[in-house]
Amino acid sequence: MTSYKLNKISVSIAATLASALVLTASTSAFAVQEMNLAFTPPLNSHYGEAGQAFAEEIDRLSDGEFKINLRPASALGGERDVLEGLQIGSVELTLTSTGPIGNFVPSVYALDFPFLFRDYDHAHKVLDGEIGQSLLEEFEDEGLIGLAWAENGFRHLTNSVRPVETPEDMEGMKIRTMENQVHLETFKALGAAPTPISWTEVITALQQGTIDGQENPIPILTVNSMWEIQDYLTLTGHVYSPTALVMSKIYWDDLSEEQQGWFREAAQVAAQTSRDAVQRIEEEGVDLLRSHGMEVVTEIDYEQFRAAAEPAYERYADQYGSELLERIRATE
Ligand code: EAX
Repeated sequence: MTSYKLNKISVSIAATLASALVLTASTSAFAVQEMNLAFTPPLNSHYGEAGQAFAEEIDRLSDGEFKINLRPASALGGERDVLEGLQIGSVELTLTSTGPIGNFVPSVYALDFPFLFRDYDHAHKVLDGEIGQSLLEEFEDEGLIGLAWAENGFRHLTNSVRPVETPEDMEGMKIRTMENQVHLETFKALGAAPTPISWTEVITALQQGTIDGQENPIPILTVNSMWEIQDYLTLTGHVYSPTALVMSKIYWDDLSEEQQGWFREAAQVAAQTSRDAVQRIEEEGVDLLRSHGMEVVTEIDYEQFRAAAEPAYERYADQYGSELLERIRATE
């Protein structure tokens, strides 16, 4: 083969390689970075609204450089599994209740105490103030980045044994709690037989009767059609349940300062979106549950429940001190 032909072939190979390099370079300049955001409620929930708001805000702030893929309905596992996934980098982001967080960041248990938060306004002041923000900062030592405090809501009790009006009515009742030591101690103190399991197992356990009841905010009850598997609702409001928007430190550390600012800004939008959604859903939520046949106990003797739950405080204070709890109570 003449040298010309060889040259001609080598020229066309070089041209092909060059165009491939240009194409790669051009696509890499616009390579979209995709990240998963996992949560346990379904998409049509207050978590889904918060996740959607986060995804849209990230797309806007990054001009399409980052794409957030929502993974609702426990698609990537229960809340505790997903937090462990963030620590090893198998999942990038999550919206999670504080249920399992105390197992990773013990100080966060202070937020899980019964009858501690007076109302939503008190909870928001604590979470958005120095106490809540410094708690978020503690996540980093565990390989987690606490971006913002979103909202699950005040938790209420459901069961299928009897209407619960006093702690005595709960005597021996098998109540599912989150995998949370403070909640476990609380329901033990109230006289129930608490079972800590992941949300992924709750509906089946209720259907099979291996547990009698569970406790969750109104938006979780309505979006899961809880009336289909629970007969009684008591508006105990026994615990305020924050939701944290958390990122894996592995991915966070790869972001520039500007990009980190985008994630923090978008997380604040998601947090407010969840709070607005909870208020909207709660307006009609109890009537919706009642309209589907749930018997609703609206009035309980809060002092009686608060006194019965007191041993949970004593156990925590021995272990973690009561200073943080006193600061939360004192927040106006
Ligand atoms: O985070 O596990 C629970 O009861 C949580 O409230 C629910 O998964 C939403």
